[in-house]
Amino acid sequence: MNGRLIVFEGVEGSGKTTQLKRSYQWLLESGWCERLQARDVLRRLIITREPGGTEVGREIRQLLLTPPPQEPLWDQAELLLYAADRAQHIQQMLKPELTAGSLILCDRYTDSTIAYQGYGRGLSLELIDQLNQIATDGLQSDLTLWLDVDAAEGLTRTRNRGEGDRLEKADLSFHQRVQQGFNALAISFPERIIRIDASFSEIEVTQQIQEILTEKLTQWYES
Ligand code: T5A
Repeated sequence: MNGRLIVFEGVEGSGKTTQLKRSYQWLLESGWCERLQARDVLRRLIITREPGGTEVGREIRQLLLTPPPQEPLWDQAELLLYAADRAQHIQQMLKPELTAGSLILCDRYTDSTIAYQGYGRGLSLELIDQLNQIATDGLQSDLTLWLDVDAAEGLTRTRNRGEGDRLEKADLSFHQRVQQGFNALAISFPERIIRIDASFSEIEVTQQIQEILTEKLTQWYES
């Protein structure tokens, strides 16, 4: 059995987490999982996230999103913490689950580091590629759904929810650079990254995603 990794990416408030949970429910309730498990081509469906997909990762996430207030978190330290979270996630969870044949829905992955630390913070894209390579041991997503929404619109959505974390509080120009990063990635890797217009209502975005998932699952498991 070969598992598959589906990643949800986008700026703050793009609706990734909402859509990942909706996809999970749909895959369970529509009968997709049951059918694939009955044919012994799927072990289980799991959801996870970066940062914070493991016990160690949850500690790292806490440091990244709410670091001690008395000291700034330097950009290089931030980059290495995301890489450490990813290395742990890969070895502890993603690789064993994929080897066992699971279908994994993951909230953020390597493209977030390129978009946030590369385009957003201005750190070397070459260095980030090398770090991603080390952290993932070469494991790429089978499909990345990029939820494309205007950065200002996404921030308004998260700010309506209450006080944001360290990255949500960064200024608009930072989030616009992050958005440019996702756009550049989608252009560079069209075989892996599919753009979803996330400016529509939650239900309309869900419909776009379900169409793509249906096509991909059919291609992977039924052709
Ligand atoms: N990060 C992460 C890096 O800098 N580098 C890395 O390598 C990695 C892996 C993670 C932070 O770490 C950074 C990126 C992040 O800043 P997080 O808490 O996981 O922190 O933050 P986000 O992933 O950004 O999660 P958010 O919850 O802020 O955004 P989502 O997941 O895009 O949005 P969601 O689904 O929670 O929705 C946000 C709000 O919008 C509403 C929802 O109801 C919710 O209130 N909403 C909609 N409103 C209108 N129309 C729609 N279509 C809507 N969809 C959702």
